[in-house]
Amino acid sequence: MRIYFTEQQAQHAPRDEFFRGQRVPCFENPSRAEFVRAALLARGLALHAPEADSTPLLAQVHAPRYLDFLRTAWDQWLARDPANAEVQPFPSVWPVRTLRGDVEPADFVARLGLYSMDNGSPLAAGTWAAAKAGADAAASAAQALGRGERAAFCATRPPGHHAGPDFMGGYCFINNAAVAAQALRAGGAARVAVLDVDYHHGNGTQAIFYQRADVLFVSLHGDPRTEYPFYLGHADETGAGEGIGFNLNLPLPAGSSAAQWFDALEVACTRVARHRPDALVVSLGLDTYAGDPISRFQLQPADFTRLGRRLARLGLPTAFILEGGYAAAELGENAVRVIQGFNDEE
Ligand code: OKP
Ligand code: ZN
Repeated sequence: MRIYFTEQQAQHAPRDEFFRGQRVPCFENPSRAEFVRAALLARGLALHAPEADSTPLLAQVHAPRYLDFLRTAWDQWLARDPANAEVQPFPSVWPVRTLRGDVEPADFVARLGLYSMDNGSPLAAGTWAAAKAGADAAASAAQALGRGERAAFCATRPPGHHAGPDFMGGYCFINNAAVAAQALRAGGAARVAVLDVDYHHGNGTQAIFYQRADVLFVSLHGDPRTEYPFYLGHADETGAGEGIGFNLNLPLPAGSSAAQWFDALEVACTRVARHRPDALVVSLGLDTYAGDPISRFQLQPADFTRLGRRLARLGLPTAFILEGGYAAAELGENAVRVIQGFNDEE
């Protein structure tokens, strides 16, 4: 398994986020990747910097005006006031129903609302550098599979699966799983499956591929009736147009046990296999862990080994993309378990 890590991840280091009416230190922070790096190195696994440039792929999964905004957002924030270097921008108004999203406001905070689904995705000076490096890793992982690698693993952050065609959200800016899937298609895979096992529904990935039959999206996640992202991820979302039948959501009640979760994983794997994909992208959120501070499933560390084994049994070239997982000190161990479970099954 070829493993990717980017030093740029550390440049995305916003200070705090809104949580239950307070500002709290960001759950999604550089220590997450550092814990994963340390655990990988402790097992003697080699880490690689991305060798691909994702630029052409980004334009295939995101809108040009959103990418332009994201690339220049911090400079625009500073242009408004140099003292903003020490201030985090947050959106405060959004173009919801009846309001217009087609006209880009001149005001920076208004544009930030236009390109955000929530106020939970703080920007920092190095957000673009970190997110772009993560997308480069996703493109590199796809390329590695194209060269005949059995699997690749992107130990990157920020995560990506909430980022939609033209918006950020849920700590996500560039949809790395979508970049990997698109790169696999460009590299000759006729059919690709994305399996999202993060606790939260991958609304961005679903939206990007909702009308397509070539990229199947399957997700198991906390029921959006009670869990973030709330407004997508229900079982009746099955695709549109050409994509009808190529989207499968398996919402589970908050608090679900590992046994319930693995039953749903069986359903997911059966659907993935029926797609007969040439490659698999796994949106690997490890926030299904019982100790996760913002999620409510009950997986134990040994369950991540079992997950790795089950995914290997699909017998597909597999690109793992790290998504969530906020029990940072245990994140490295849990990631290593997925990798070792996968490799053991070989
Ligand atoms: C990202 B990923 C609100 C706190 C909740 C949403 C959770 C995002 C999870 N300020 N934020 O899917 O792990
Ligand atoms: Zn999550």
